[in-house]
Amino acid sequence: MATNRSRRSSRDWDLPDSEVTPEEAFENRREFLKTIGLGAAAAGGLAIAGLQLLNEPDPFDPRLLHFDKQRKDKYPARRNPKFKDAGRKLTPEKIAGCYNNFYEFTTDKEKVHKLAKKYPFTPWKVEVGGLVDKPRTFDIDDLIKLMPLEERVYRFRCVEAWAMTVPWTGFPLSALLEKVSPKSSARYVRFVSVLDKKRLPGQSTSHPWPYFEGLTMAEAMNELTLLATGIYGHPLPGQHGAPIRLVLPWKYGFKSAKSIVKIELVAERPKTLWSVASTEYGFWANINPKVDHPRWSQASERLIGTGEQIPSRLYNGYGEWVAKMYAEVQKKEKIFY
Ligand SMILES: Nc1nc2c(c(=O)[nH]1)N[C@H]1C(S)=C(S)[C@@H](COP(=O)(O)O)O[C@H]1N2
Ligand SMILES: [Mo]
Repeated sequence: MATNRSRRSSRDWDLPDSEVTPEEAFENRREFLKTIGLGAAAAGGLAIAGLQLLNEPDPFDPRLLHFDKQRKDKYPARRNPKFKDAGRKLTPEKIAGCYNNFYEFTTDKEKVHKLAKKYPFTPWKVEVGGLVDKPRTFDIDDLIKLMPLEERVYRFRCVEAWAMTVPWTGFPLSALLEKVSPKSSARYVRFVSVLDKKRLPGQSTSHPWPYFEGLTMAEAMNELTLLATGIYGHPLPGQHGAPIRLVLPWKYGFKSAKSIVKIELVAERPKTLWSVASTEYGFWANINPKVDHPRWSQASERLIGTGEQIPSRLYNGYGEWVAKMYAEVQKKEKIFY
């Protein structure tokens, strides 16, 4: 309770509102479109009219063309007031969208967006099964119609010590799991990303493709755990994991699997791609500035865009939501890598 901040609020995430930023344009557009009763589709008209707003997504961008009208009409979604501000400036969309980890395409972060643009993320189905009473395969468009979309601004940190702040659109994973009625024997959730060796150039490497990840049932049901279908007020472009990906803001980025095709409830702790492919990454991957990576410090992180170096925070500052899940397990095993 030493700092002003902690006196002001007991919650780490409840930081002062961001100052006016270049992202004002994004915010203003959202508000404006809401006021005049139009969704993201109107943005094109405005751009044509010469109102070139900063960071305006290009409605003719081939990455977005495959989304049908129904899906576009869902964006921008209502921002959840609990997550309206992550306490720091939003990362400009073009910065976040041109610096990506998506090894199915390439390990070159600055080239992912170019390759992903050519990949057809449609049609797309997501199979939800395993230890559930009502297994179901959803077409992505039906899933988006069924689920309550909302927008949340989250801090996001890669294990490589870079970080960003972005507005995701999506729904809590818990809302989807409730639809399939998990059995009491389900203790973990396994996620599998797309497999397409023919067309995903990165899948010719020796990694055990497809990408796979896992969470405990408690983590999967946590309020913070989001299945994102959009970012910056429009559907996810390929490089961010179209058409659906996980977002787990208290864990290192590699846990947030992209382009998911299968969600499976299981009894035993699932293996994860990175724990199989490397000794440096484990199942938990909870963010902790005091637990260094074998090859670098995790004490601070670089904000992409500004290059600013800031101190890292336990659970990325989301301890209020998540710390209690680890009280017991922490006594028995290491939960920070
Ligand atoms: N399928 C898949 N998901 C993935 C990855 C990947 O290579 N393949 N990279 C992960 C890593 S290391 C990070 S930091 C984030 C990056 O998400 P972003 O590009 O949307 O910022 O995606 C994660 N999800
Ligand atoms: Mo990452």
